[in-house]
Amino acid sequence: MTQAIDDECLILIIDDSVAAIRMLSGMLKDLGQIIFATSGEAGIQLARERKPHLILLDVEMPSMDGYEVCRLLKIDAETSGASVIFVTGSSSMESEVRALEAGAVDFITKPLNPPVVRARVRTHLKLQLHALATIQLANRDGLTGLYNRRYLDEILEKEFQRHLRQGLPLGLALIDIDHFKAYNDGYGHQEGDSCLRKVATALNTLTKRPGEIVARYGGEEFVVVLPYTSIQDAGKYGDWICEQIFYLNIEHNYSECAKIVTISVGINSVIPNNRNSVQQLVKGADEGLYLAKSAGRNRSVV
Ligand code: GH3
Ligand code: MG
Ligand code: MG
Ligand code: MG
Ligand code: MG
Repeated sequence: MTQAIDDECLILIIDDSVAAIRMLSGMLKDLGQIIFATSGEAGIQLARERKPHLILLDVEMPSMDGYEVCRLLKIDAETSGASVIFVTGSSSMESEVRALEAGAVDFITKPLNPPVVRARVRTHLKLQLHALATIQLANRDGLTGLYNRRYLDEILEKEFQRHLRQGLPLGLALIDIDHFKAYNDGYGHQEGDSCLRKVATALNTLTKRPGEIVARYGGEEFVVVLPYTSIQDAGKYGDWICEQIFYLNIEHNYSECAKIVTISVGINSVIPNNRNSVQQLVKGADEGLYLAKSAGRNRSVV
């Protein structure tokens, strides 16, 4: 049992001693990819950029000690998910308690015993992968792999608050596949599922500006969250995404508006304040979608 637990495992070592980093890397190199930093500040920066699964953290370092590094890692949403294991020369009960209180999952004392270090690291990597898989299940839609409604509701509320603080516009696109009931009736439910996956994948790969989020809203409906997007720019996105789905050229002989799969899109954007809400943002997009359907489908309406 010496293989990597998962090829994707990323382990960050933060230690001011290059010799210590070299020794730990040697022990752990087959358990995942190893990256390192020789100061707390550089380690935090690297953790933010690379999102390691596990961080091995030295206690005694100049300028910022391990406890402080751990505390800062744990209060930052970008880095708080990583498991932190302290590696230290001090075996006092006080320092162990301090480390665990700072948010560490484990505490390893020097001199290091390689099989013990490896076993502990393996255990925490496994737990970490398990936790990630659970989060994935809770936030994703099983059929399409997109974010689900539960996660969307959560993220929309957060985005709304963030845009409220900044006084900037938050855009939203509500997307509905045209004549999808006829698609199911004509091709069967399995083909219907496959079509949903194709459209979902296309929406997700086409929508890739930073912060944009695509979710399955329910049935054959999707929501795209468009951060910092004015009503004009959200409108442009709506027209563009409509065209892009049309160009996929997915056969739909039972559609009344074209012989291919098309979507209708409702667009809205608001500058959040204390009088409007996420519900109003969605409602506005829903009104646009209704108009797009009434006007003949395969179009986007602001
Ligand atoms: P419109 O152009 O007005 O949107 O018409 P529509 O037929 O797309 O709308 P309607 O709301 O009448 O039908 C939606 C259909 O989507 C009905 C439902 O069976 C289908 N659907 C919803 N979820 C799924 C799914 O997970 N898989 C499959 N295959 N079909 C689904
Ligand atoms: Mg040190
Ligand atoms: Mg619908
Ligand atoms: Mg409908
Ligand atoms: Mg529909």
